[in-house]
Amino acid sequence: MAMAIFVVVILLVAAPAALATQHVVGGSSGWTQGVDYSTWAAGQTFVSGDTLLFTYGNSHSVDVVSQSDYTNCNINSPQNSYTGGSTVVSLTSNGPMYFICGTPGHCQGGMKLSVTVAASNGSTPNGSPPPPPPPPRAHSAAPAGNFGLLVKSSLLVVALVGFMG
Ligand SMILES: [Cu+2]
Repeated sequence: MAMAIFVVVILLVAAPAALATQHVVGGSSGWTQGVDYSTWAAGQTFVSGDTLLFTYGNSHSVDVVSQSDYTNCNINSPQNSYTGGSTVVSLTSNGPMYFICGTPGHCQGGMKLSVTVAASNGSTPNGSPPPPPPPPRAHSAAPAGNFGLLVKSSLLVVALVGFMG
């Protein structure tokens, strides 16, 4: 009689992946007049690596501006200006970014958006607890001993093959 015992341990550590989010500016309203973008932005968490999608009619544009131009609705010195009805802007830098519509009067009418971009690591949106700090590294420590290393998937198979008779 042969008896084999197979113990299969599948260890799956689901890392909380920092997935980039595409934020549709203004939600279903898009980038247009009559939307309160302060309220919209307040409901979003912007992380470095995320993108903004502006969808708008041909009477509008997306101008990337300085803080003072945002505040003053100055449309004459944008850092970037996009047209065409569909614009994706990558949020690559930490800190605030400012957008206005370049059509005269539209910024004053509310087509202005400021977002504050958080770093993609170290930030904990939605109340998740911060990751534990890595333990002090001994000079001979193996990398696998580092809590900071996230093991996405590992398969451990232990086979115990026993007895005859
Ligand atoms: Cu406009």
